[in-house]
Amino acid sequence: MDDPSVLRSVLSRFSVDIGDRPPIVPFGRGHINGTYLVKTDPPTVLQKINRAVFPEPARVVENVARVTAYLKEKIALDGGDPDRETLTLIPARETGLPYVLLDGECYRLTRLIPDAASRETADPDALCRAAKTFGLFLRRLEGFPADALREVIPRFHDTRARLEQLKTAIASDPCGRASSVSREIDFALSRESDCGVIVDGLASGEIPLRVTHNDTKLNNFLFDRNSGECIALIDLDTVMPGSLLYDYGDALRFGAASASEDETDLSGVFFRRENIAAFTRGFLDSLGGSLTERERELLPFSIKLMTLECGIRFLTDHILGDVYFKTDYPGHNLARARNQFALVADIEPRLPTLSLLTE
Ligand code: ADP
Ligand code: GN1
Ligand code: MG
Repeated sequence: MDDPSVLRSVLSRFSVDIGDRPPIVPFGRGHINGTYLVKTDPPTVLQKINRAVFPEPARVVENVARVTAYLKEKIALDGGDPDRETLTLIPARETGLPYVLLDGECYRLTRLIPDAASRETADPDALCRAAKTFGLFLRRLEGFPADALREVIPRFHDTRARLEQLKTAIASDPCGRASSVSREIDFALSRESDCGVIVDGLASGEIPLRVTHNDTKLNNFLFDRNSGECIALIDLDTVMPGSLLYDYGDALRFGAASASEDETDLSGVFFRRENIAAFTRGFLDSLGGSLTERERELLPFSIKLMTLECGIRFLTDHILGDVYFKTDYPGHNLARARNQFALVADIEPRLPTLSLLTE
């Protein structure tokens, strides 16, 4: 946890009534930012943006401000609740900016979306609901001027570039870990020909470039605690032009896995067909009409590719000494990589039968 006195000092710079020393507690299970629930009245969420991941953190928050302002207009036009269906950034008291800079760090404050929670696991019904929320999110962003967004992490979902980053990590091997993970390295390298499929489709125009979320894992969706409805897709740091195939694949990489992302008993790690079917149903109901033939055809493959990409990223981070994703114990990233590769191995022979779900 960050120094609470620093967090308090940051908090006092936002335009919020902080009352009498509200408790500040770590919140959520994200792998990137420092996230704290602040028990102001009403409650807020304070985040320290991860500078190792986002070299220009203020640009990240500016993107989020643009996206949420646009979404709020669309939500209001649809008769929805703009304060509930997307994030609300609280400006800094003196500057009016959506962030506070202190000692080289960048912080933002959002309103806690009340009576809502993210989930680490989901049944088919919840996944179908999440898919509809995702579809709505993409449709609402259809007219958003993509050139207004900074590319905060260049080539974020470029699986070929991710494989190149793995090769570079192996070559530099700063912690001497590469030789102990040769099986995992071989697993990734032997799938090199898969890595370019979506990026090549984007480059040729066969796959449309859209404004996408780029981090649609289940715990970035919020569900209403009472009704179970899925109400919002949050964690908007990576909203950038991309392919919806990566979003579809990422949602299922996590939401259709039989076990958590870091489960080490790989005998119980596989994709649940009923979860894939439910998310796909919600997704096609919501967006099916706007998919191209090629996008539809690549839906099952994108689950595999996104899972492979994530495994490659975890493996790369393990080799580099755990410098990107937050870890809870030594070897955590390697456990995650093995888990993702087990999922890839599970889905590969099943791709033809999964295609039936997308027809
Ligand atoms: P990270 O980039 O580290 O994943 P997130 O922005 O996803 O950070 O926040 C981490 C978690 O905190 C989310 O998964 C969600 O559970 C919770 N969270 C973040 N912001 C809010 C909010 N405004 N309202 C409710 N929950 C939130
Ligand atoms: C990170 O921020 P979070 O925890 O929602 C990562 C995603 C990975 C995911 C793997 C900005 O997501 O790309 O798929 O971990 N976010 C960033 O769990 O790198
Ligand atoms: Mg998150």
